[in-house]
Amino acid sequence: MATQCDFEFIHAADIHLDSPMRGLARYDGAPIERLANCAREAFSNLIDYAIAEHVRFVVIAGDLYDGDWRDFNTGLFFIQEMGRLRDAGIRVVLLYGNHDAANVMTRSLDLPANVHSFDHKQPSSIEFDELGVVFHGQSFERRDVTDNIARAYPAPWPGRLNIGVLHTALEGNSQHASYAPCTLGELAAKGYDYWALGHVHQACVLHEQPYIVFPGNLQGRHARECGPKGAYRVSVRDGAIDALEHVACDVMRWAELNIKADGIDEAHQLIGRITQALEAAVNDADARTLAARITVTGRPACYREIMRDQEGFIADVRAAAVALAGDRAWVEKVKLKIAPALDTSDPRRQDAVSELAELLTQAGGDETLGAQLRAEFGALVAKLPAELRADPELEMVRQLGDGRLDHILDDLGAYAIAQVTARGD
Ligand SMILES: [Mn+2]
Repeated sequence: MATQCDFEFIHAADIHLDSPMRGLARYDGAPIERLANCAREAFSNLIDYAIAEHVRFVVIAGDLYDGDWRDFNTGLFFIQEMGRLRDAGIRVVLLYGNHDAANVMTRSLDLPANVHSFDHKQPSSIEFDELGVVFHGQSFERRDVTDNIARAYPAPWPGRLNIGVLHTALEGNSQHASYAPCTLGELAAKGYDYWALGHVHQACVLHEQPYIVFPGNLQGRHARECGPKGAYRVSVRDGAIDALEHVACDVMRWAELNIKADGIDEAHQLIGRITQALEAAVNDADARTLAARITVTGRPACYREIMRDQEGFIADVRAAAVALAGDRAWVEKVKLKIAPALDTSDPRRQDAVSELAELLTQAGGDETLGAQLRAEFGALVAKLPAELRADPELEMVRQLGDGRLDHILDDLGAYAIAQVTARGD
């Protein structure tokens, strides 16, 4: 039996160092470059924390890099941070995932002696003898590892704390491609004490005894990666996992604010409501810079006033955010999904409008109609010149080509209702 002692370690994943920023609204003054650097700052925060807390090792469960380096600076940054851990006597266990698979990376640098990486040819084990810990893992050989590699991981070593390190989408996770699929039950039955997973960007403790954990990514990159982002600090007592604590490392915090505009008479009142929501989100952001995606829905009486000058309204929202918090609040995008207030003075017209709204709602869920529309739109889009189809400004064309109709039906519905309600003016 190896000596068992009490210690802490860090489990992180999906750091995506130097990943390019895509799908973000760009305008003068948008801090896109600053956001691009956030992954590095978040990683340095993690290293600071590991050193300050005297953890014994850091596990990185894949996607340290976002893809092949543009130049050596990304790798050099990582080596520097590893040097800081080495000086503090902290070791690192590193596994590569789909984004930094062996066949993706064309450049490499020699890793410092305190960094131990998993082979991509077969599962292997790394032992930290004096801690009584053994790690089992296999890095990705290529981006699209679609077989169950966990199945071939070695049996647990007796008398050790066994940590499985795996980059996986698990099974039946429709939001993620099926990288290295396996089931929760399969992992739980393996006999390990802790599964340090990576790939899914939302932090989640999926299972206890044994622990099966996704730490999520270290820094949100867009509006679908909201809330605190970081890593898990894991405490080991008497050779067993004792406690987990999520440690936020992010420097910019994403929030999605959904604003209901029903019953609002004037645009400046709507700005007031948005400002309140922004203020609450700034307070929730733990002294980090807030990055907010704002979606406005409902049927305000000021619908026309806003839609007549959408750009002006959005500029007012951005100005309100600056007035509120300066550069501590960034309004990334304002999505106006509002519809005109229903005119209740004429019951016949109200009936016609609600019938139309009902019809359009049903059209979204009607599979036969959906298939028909998809086929017809698809054929039309296929006839368009390639450069038009690829134009990032023509979001709707792309959606049609991909057979995504929901947004289009939403927009069409709002437009049709606006037309019907406007007729009586
Ligand atoms: Mn991944």
